[in-house]
Amino acid sequence: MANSKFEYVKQFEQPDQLLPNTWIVVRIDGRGFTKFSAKYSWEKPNDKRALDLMNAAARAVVTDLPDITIAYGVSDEFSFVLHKTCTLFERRASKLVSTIVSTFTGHYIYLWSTYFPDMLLSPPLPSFDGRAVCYPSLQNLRDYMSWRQVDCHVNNLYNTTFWTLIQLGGMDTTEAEKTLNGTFSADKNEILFSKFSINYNNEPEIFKKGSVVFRDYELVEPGTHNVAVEVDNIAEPVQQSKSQLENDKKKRAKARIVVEHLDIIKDDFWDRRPWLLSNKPGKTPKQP
Ligand SMILES: Nc1nc2c(ncn2[C@@H]2O[C@H](COP(=O)(O)OP(=O)(O)OP(=O)(O)O)[C@@H](O)[C@H]2O)c(=O)[nH]1
Ligand SMILES: [Mg+2]
Repeated sequence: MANSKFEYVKQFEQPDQLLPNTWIVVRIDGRGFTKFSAKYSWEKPNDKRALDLMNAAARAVVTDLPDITIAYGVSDEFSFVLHKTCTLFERRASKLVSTIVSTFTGHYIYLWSTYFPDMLLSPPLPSFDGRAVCYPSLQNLRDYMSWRQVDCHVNNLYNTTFWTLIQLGGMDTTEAEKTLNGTFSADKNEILFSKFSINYNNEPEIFKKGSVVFRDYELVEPGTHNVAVEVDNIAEPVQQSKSQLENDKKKRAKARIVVEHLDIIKDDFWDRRPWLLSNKPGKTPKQP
């Protein structure tokens, strides 16, 4: 093997492994989407086409990368969760983040014309940044997911009221901002209801709850398993036989990947879907 005098540069490559046995969350976020959304005149505060496009790109990422167990998205961001036992790319942060960001961006641009058939995409093209964070316990991961969904709710209630005051109430942005200054959730609900006959509860779930993307299997009864405790107790790499790995791979490939708008803060969502935490495929639902 020829060792050139240039080879020493390889030593500059530093390890960037993420801590083993932790849940990895890769969150991507649209760069400069305030400007991007204005360029294509997206509806305010929520443009259904834009959200559907984000969800379709995220669904494609989950399809392409079976190590992602669940993803959650709102506005111009998406969080992708890799199971704590996942060893994809030897858990190297830069490889994981760049793979997810580029796969997502590729699909986003590819799918653009499906969701915006009458708008030609032109430079500056959409791009996304990404970061990886490790969460050591299941509670940390659950709290992370809850944090994003609470953020979705708080922002959406504010934005819905803000833009209603402008679009239906005839206010300018300064007046709307002043009206909402110091208000609580109940006040915003009351403004929407008493002034505009809008019941916030009846707003679309996709706006209120954001979007969850995951492989769908047969739901189980809560209380029939102990997955949460078992997965937290895993300490060492899980050894699986080749045939078991092949089996899981086939089941995963067969599973339907769904986009739903559900409460992921309460236990119920996780209790009914043990495969999200166990990383073991569930039963394929019977076709209707
Ligand atoms: N009109 C409209 N705008 C949206 C929608 N979803 C996201 N956006 C825009 O995207 C922005 C996302 O917020 P940020 O990520 O904080 O802002 P950003 O401009 O992308 O800035 P950086 O992420 O720091 O690059 C919002 O403030 C909106 O301006 C939508 O459905 N409709
Ligand atoms: Mg952004």
